[in-house]
Amino acid sequence: MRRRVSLASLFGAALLVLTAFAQPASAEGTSKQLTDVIPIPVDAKPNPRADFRLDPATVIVADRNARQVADYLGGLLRPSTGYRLPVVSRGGGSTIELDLGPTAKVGDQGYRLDTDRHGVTIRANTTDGLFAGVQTLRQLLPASIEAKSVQRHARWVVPGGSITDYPRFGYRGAMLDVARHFFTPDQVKLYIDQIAQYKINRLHLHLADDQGWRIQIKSWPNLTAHGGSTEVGGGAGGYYTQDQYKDLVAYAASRHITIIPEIDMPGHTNAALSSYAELNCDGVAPPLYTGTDVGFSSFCVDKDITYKFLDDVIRELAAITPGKYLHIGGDEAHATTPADYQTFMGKVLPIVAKYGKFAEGWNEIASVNPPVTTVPQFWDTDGQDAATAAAAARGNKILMSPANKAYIDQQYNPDSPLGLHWAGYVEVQDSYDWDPATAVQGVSENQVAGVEAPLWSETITDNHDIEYLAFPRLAGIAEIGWSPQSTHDWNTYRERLADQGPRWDAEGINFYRSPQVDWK
Ligand code: IFG
Repeated sequence: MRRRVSLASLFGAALLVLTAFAQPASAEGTSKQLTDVIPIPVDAKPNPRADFRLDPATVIVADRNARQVADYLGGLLRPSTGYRLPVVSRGGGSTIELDLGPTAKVGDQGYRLDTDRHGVTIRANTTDGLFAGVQTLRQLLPASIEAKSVQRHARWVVPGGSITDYPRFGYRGAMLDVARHFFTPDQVKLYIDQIAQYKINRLHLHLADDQGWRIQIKSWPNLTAHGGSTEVGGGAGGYYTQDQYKDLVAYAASRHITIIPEIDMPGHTNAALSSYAELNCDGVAPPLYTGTDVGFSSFCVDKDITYKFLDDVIRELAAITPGKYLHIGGDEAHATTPADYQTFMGKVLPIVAKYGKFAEGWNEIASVNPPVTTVPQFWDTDGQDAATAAAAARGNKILMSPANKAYIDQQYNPDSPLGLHWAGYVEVQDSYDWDPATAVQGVSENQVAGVEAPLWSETITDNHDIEYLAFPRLAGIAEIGWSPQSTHDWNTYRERLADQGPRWDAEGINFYRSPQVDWK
């Protein structure tokens, strides 16, 4: 007798064959891989049978010490899931657990993330590590997790498996120039939230330049009253009161980012010189400047009042800056003789130390043989500088910001509506394809402090502009600072980058859709 082969069994067999060739069949049907993250994790072991699906009963488990990160995580997930996601000190069932405690191999910025059907556990030695793990968890969820309204039909599935992750370099920074154009505290906070997604842990604020002085100094009030009253193009400018600055520092800290303030000197000082005539060698205050030239201003190296002034400025700034670095600029001092530059830095560097801080400076500062704790920030385009290499040989750590790779104020191409191009056009691949350990002759891996992406503001005025220049390039520089060099590969990176597009759309980030990426 012919056995009737039922339609159902035929269908079942077909389905079996089909799923066998699809993405690894995972229990909950997510196609996302554990490595679909920027920066790509050090080590990921997928387990497709251990996917975790958030549900309305999911709780976030965290003890008192992990509470801040747990509250931040809840704030991220509640709007788009519509789930309560309460933070509890202990729980069972469906959980996202944040465990602060001894965690091998990951150091003070890394984490472990383990996902099975019952939930996700993020373990770290520090809250910085937990916060980094939360950024990874965020990216393992569908892009619509970033939406600000409930996404009813989404399946909040996290791919199963284990991640062990930690950074290659400790310093992964962004810089925002708030001197050429002023950005309000809320505008800066939005950028802080955006860079935190990529495990950036330093924000360098360029607070003073020729066009504006942006931080209140109580002993020299005219610096902001007069020096903060305009900007490039002649707009109203602005400045941060010390309370507003302290609030920015606290906000950045809640995203596990340390603020590094910069007062550029002896050059780039027209706003200060215009505010106090006595700071000028000829005793005459120049007019405020709203153009974009550089290299025409200098503090008066020979006057004692210059160092009294800088003692007051550095004292007040150090007192409201918990981070251990103050950036004192030092770039493009074309109106200061080399001998005067040496004299000036020889007097100012000890002031920074007196107030308990280490100095950062653009790489020109390397020429004065600064203390070994000083961090020269390399910004040239030719991959070499004898003084920088000599400082590295003496033990200074170098912060890498080669302008033809890391300057995200540069145009992507000749058609870019925003940005400059003195360092050349910097497309997305240009800003990804470099290695901090070989970027400067004579500076090797263990002499590199990390990387930083400066965003100068001559041509930008709001967050829309910031986003256009910063994304996608900031994400690539964050990966260069975090992920092992062995993972560095443009062809696979550009696919992971394409996955970020829908996230940025959900966040309302005005990113540049580079033709080098097949955006999803
Ligand atoms: N160089 C100047 C910046 C800014 C920049 C714009 C440094 C260290 C060009 N100095 O970069 O003030 O004008 O790309």
